[in-house]
Amino acid sequence: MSEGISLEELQLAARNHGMPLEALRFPVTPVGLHYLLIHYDVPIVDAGEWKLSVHGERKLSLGLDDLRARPALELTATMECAGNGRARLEPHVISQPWLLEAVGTGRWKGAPLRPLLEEAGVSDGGAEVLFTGLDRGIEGGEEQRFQRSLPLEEALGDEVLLAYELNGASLPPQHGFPLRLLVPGWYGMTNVKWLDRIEILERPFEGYQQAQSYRLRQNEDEAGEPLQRMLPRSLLVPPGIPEFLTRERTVPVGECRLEGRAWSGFAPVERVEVSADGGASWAEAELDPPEGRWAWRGWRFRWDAQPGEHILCSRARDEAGNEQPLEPAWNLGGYANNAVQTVRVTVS
Ligand SMILES: Nc1nc2c(c(=O)[nH]1)N[C@H]1C(S)=C(S)[C@@H](COP(=O)(O)O)O[C@H]1N2
Ligand SMILES: [Mo]
Repeated sequence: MSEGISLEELQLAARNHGMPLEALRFPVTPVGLHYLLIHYDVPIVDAGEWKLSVHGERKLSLGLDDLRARPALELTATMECAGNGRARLEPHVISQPWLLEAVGTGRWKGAPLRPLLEEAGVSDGGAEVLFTGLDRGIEGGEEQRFQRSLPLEEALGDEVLLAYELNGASLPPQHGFPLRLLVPGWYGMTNVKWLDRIEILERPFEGYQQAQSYRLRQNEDEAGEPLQRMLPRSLLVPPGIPEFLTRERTVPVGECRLEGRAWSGFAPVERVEVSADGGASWAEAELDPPEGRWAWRGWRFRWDAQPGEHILCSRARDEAGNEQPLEPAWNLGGYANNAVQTVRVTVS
């Protein structure tokens, strides 16, 4: 475990909880078990007064009922915070100290974004679409609202949603009530919550969450590459029972059915492998049928658990050839650490 996690980081971690890994057993994460990341405070919104404004060649203004009256799309999507895995990086990166649990899968329902952008009018000069949330705070010394942009061609994708439902009910306050953006396959920060304003821009957005945060870089002087799609990752449900403090596992001798889920924002998961010796040797897991392009894919593996100490791992590869590394690659923000998970198990 990483040393030197401060009280300030604990304060963040206590607000922004992860998904307990045993909840990987649910194909769709129950709402209260989905991870949470809230940079500032949860805005409390009066749905009757709330309106979304869309600024293109024209200005549109829509209430929640207007959005619900439009053709809807519902899809199952796995969402992961770009900082998942950060706490395992060395040197230590100070921010929300995620281990591996910053992930969840939801059934998101909403109005597709593209027809709304077309109604607002996309000019020939349109380059990006900016999404602004109602939440305000100070970050990097700058007062701001949470704002992120998307390249126009991505924003016009058929499966980009303005979501007002999660798992068959209204969005809960912590997940963006009354409306959030959902861009399947992209890291969490893309999915702006508590949406208030959408604007077509002719130039790239240079705000804090775009130009300072969420870039892969080694130092402050580098512009770096923006984070976009989720790298492949597989997680396994820790088997057996945990020790209260260390969470190390104890498993009985004999056949142990390992299971987990894997995802990638780049391409469908093609293969998951399991190791019981810390990654020295690997065997292929059996994949469940896919549950849609954007949902994680279940896998299972029969492990013959022999007495002693073992280190269980799993790793995913996607159809684009991306595979999880054994060791993390460090970067300034501690993003996209998709190094394989290790679970210490005592078989007795
Ligand atoms: N308005 C707003 N949108 C936001 C955030 C935020 O703090 N404010 N956090 C982002 C980040 S970093 C992540 S990982 C996801 C988390 O979504 P969830 O809390 O619904 O799991 O929301 C994103 N959208
Ligand atoms: Mo995030």
